[in-house]
Amino acid sequence: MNMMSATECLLQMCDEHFEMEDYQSGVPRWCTGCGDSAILASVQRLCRDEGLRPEKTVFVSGIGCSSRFPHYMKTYGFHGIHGRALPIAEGVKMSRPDLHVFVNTGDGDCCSIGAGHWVHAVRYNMNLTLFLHDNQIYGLTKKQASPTSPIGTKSNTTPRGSYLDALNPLTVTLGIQNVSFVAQAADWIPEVLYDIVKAAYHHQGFSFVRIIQRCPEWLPQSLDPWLHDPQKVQLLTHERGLQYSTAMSKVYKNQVQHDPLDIHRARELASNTDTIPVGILFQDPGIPCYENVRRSGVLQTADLIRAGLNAELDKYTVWPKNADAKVA
Ligand SMILES: Cc1ncc(C[n+]2csc(CCOP(=O)(O)OP(=O)(O)O)c2C)c(N)n1
Ligand code: SF4
Ligand SMILES: [Mg+2]
Repeated sequence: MNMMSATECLLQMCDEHFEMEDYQSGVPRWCTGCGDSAILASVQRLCRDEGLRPEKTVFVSGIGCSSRFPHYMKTYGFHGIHGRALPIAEGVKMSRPDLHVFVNTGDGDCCSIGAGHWVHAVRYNMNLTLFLHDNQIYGLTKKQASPTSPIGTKSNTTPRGSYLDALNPLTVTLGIQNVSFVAQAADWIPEVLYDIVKAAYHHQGFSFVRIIQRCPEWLPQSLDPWLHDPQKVQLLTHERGLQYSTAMSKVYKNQVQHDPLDIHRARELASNTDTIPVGILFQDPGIPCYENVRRSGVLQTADLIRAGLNAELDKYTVWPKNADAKVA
């Protein structure tokens, strides 16, 4: 038995119990009141409740305020390149399907520079959990309009107000082949945020969670209509989706039955921007994951990798006409 398997064995024998502190790292640099803090708290709670082993857990991000997330998780992490969180996470998952892989990305990171990767990640449907921290602005670089900024948003790049209707990350995702999980949360409703984070983690496939996130620094009032009027938040409920406590239902009375298997209704609900839907919009557990289709992990021995590479390189080798003159 080698050292690794002995360590694995010992870890599995210990009935480990984790606390929140086991996942907390450093002091977040986010502004006071930033919605990223609520997202971090929910995710740390998930890790504790699910007993995710820190050495088996990875958070991958791009660049942005939200992408500082891996620094604050006492797990493995990769603070990547702007827009490139998804290909990095896909590489991790492909070579180590045993790891819990999470992605934290901003609206600029995912929907602007990383949009191509977003589309293909949905289609590949790898078993990853993505949190889109959508504050409708480029936060880190101090207030430039993003694709999800509402029309008319005044910013450093759009001083007279942005000209285009905002891109809707939910309807876009729901339109991509192989979509398997789409949910929407709001950072100021932590109970539901936690339930969604948990459902997304348990989904076998690519879980796309858009979290509407406050940025009090650059867009201090932009979410006030939804924060101050619970009627403008429509909670989606279903036996296959989420159910809410009596206390929640007293505050959030605007609830609608929605079966997460119904993609057409999901698209309709997701199109609402005046009253925002919160909950699981769509879930299809039957879509195959790319890492299983490709059977990742099979080509992992050195000999197999060498043989595979040699076979590939041989395709491009120009052999001399006289086979006897072939150089060994
Ligand atoms: C290739 C590249 N282009 C541009 C930048 C500059 N940049 C860094 S973060 C960012 C936008 C961040 O906005 P978002 O993804 O919404 O994250 P937030 O800060 O709002 O959480 C930009 C344009 C960069 N770092 N790399
Ligand atoms: S600038 Fe906005 S997104 Fe960035 S830390 Fe501050 S409040 Fe959060
Ligand atoms: Mg942003």
